[in-house]
Amino acid sequence: MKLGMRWFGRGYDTVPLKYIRQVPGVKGVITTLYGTLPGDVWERDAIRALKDEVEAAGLQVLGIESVNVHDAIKAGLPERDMYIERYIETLSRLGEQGIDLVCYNFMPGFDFTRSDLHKAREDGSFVFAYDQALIDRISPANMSEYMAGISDGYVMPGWEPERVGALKRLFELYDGIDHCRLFDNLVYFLSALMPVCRKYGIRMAIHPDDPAWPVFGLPRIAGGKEGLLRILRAVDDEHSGVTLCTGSLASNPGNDIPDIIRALGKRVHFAHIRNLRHTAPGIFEECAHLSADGSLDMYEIVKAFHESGFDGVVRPDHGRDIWGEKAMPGYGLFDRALGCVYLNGLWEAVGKSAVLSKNQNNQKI
Ligand code: DNO
Repeated sequence: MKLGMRWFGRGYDTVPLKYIRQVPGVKGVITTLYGTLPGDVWERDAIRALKDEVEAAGLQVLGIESVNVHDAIKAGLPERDMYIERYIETLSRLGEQGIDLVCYNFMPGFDFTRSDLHKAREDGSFVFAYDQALIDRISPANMSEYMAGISDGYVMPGWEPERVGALKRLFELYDGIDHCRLFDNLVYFLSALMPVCRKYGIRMAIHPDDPAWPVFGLPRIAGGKEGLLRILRAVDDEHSGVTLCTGSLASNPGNDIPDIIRALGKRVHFAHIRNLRHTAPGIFEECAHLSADGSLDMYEIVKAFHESGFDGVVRPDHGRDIWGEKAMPGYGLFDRALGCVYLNGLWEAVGKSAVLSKNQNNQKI
C-alpha cells in the first residue's frame, strides 16, 4: 500500500506539508484544487503549481480527492454533455501531469452528511457524529447554514457555500430522479470518461454514499456491496473503480466491510481506512482508528485488503480533534497521524503473519 494523507492545499489546510512529511510511512498527499467548483476546468498552471509545491516538500501527489461532479451530470440535464466535456478536459490536464487517481462521488447535491462535527467524547476529544432523528428535523434547504454553523468557520469538503447556496433549486433539479435514473446518469458519465482514462491510465474511484442510505429523500446508489458491484459491472473497465471508505460503508451495520473488500478485489483503487462506533439504528459517531475504540475490526479489514493484493493508495480518514489542535474538524494532524501509525502497524503485522503461515504450511508438506 502507498500511505498518504489528505491535504486541502495552501490557504485551506491548517497542516503544513513539512509536518505531513514527518509522519512515518507517508509517501504523499491526496489533494485537490479546493477553490474550484464543480464544472470548472482546472487550470494547467494551478495543477502544476500544486504538484511542484507537494514535490518540493519531499512528497508525491498520490491522487486527487475530489474532482467534483456537477449536479447537471448527476441529474442528467441537457447541459450535462458540456459539463462532461469539461470534466474530461480536467482529467486530461491531470493526466498530462502524471496524476492517475481521481476520487469523486455521485451523491445528489450533498456530500457526506453529519449532524455534529464537534461531539464531545468521554476522553475529552471531539468527533463527527450522525443522528438520523436530528437530520430529520433540519429542513434540507437550511442544511448548508446548518453545516456552516457546526464547522468552526472552516469550509468542509463538499459544503462550499457557492456549491450548496442554491439548495432550493437543487431539489427541483432532482424532482423525478429515482435510483434508476441516477444510476443511468452515472453510467453515461463514466462511459464518456473511459477513453481519456485509458489514454492517461487514470483510475476513477467512486466514493461510497455517506451515510450509506438516502438522505433528504434524494436517491443514492453507492451504499453497499450490490450497488458498488452493479456500478463496476455496468462500466466494466479497470479504470472505473471504487474508493473503499470503511467508515462511510460501515455507517450501515449491515455492510460487512472485509466481505466488500474481497468482492470488489482489484477494482478498489483507493482506500480510506477508519473506524466508527454504532450507537443505535441510524446513530453513529466516529472514533480513533483503533479496533477497540469502535465497532469495526480493523485487523480483519487490513487483512482483507492485504489478501486481495491491494497495492493502491490508503489514507487514514477523519481524526478526532485532540490535544487542543486548531484545525478543520476531522482533518487535524494529530489524530490522523496516530491513524497512520496504527495502519502501518497493522499492515506490517498482517504481511508478516501471512509469510509466517505460508512457511509453516510449506514445512508441513
Ligand atoms: C469527507 C469525505 C468526502 C469525500 C467525497 C469524495 O470527509 O470523505 O467529502 O472526500 O465524498 O468525493
